[in-house]
Amino acid sequence: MKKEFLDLNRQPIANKFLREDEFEDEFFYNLKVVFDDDTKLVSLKDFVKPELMFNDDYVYHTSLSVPMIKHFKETAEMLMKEFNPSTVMEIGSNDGVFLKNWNNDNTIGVEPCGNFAKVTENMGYQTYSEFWTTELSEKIKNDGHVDFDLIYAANCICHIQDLDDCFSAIKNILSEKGTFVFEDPSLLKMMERGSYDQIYDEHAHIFSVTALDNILKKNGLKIFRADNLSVHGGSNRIYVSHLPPEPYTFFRYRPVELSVRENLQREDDFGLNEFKTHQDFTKRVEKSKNDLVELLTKLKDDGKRIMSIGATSKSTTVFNYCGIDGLLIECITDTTPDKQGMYSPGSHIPVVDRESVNLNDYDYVFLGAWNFKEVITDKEKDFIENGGKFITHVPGVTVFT
Ligand code: JHZ
Repeated sequence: MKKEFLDLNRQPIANKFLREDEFEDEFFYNLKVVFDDDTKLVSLKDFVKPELMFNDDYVYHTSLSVPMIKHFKETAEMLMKEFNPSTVMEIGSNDGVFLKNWNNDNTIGVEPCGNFAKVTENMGYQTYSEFWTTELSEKIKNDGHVDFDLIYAANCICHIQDLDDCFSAIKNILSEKGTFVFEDPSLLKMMERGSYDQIYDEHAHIFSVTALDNILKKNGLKIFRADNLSVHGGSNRIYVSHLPPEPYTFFRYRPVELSVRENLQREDDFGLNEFKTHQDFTKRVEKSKNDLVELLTKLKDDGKRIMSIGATSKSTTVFNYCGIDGLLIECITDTTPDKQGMYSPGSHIPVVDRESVNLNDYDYVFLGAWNFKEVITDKEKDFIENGGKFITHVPGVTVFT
């Protein structure tokens, strides 16, 4: 029942920044996207082996995106206030930005990237450096952990290819009254904004509330609240509890709040349950590509200099889908030290430290991290005052100051 609607061409590992001597052996795969008529889930047609993406060399540090530190602190405070959990587990704990807001005696992390697991172990949080599976949930129980009152995951569940196993593992280790909260990019927002660059190897699925509702129910869980967030270009925060085992036990469980019905309705109204809507999205993606290539080529022909800010996973999709390389975009700046001095995946554009570049040497800056548009344009006021212009492709290809 899976129907293909989008082909984003040959793509590299989105976060595998390379040295020049690694170009020849770079791994590529075909990035195609499918819609499942049964569950309404949007997923990659062919998944990439998780170990190729999430390993000891993983470069995305949550703590290096300053606005996200505030986001996770506020999230932890809110969850603490509302649920007051005795035991907490984070899946995909990265470098500990969320964990550090919790007491380390009753909080654990799960993080397959060994470099990050070491960081959170050093912060005093027991961290399982493994992929999240039912087998791991059993191991955690066998190690003597009681079921968790709060399980949290940000930008992680959509990375997990086998969702049935993922959710049955949650069910296995969530306390009877416990809450599972997770946030990931929203399919509706992606469709509304034309931000096809949310699609890359790590994002095995782009979630709608509808698809999650269907799949969670199959696994004995239910959504009781769905919040819409502005982070990462529009995300949904999903609150989950056990599905009452028998109808007459429902009063012991959280009631489903209005926000769930509202989200399901909004998605249905937009047409997310129809394959045709996904096919229409493809036309918009193709237009975005043509507009961007046309604009950059024209600017280059006119002798303009263009660079980019934010060596994101998202820009890996854009550059490789659109065939943009170092001839069109001369360099990318990024705040992540592990990306600096390397080349961008597939497109091989040099990635450098922001401090090493005089932005006023360039006429245009492409926003690779368009989700941080306000923060970046605010920081780069001087560039705008000197006549510089920004380019973004979300929601449509535009030049702005
Ligand atoms: P950012 C990653 O995606 C990968 P990416 C992952 N799969 C995911 O789901 C999301 O994160 C959450 C830099 N930067 O957050 C820092 C500047 O240079 O959009 C980051 O490298 N200057 C886990 O890579 C990048 O941009 C700045 O002023 O698409 C932003 O990456 C700011 C604010 C950021 O995620």
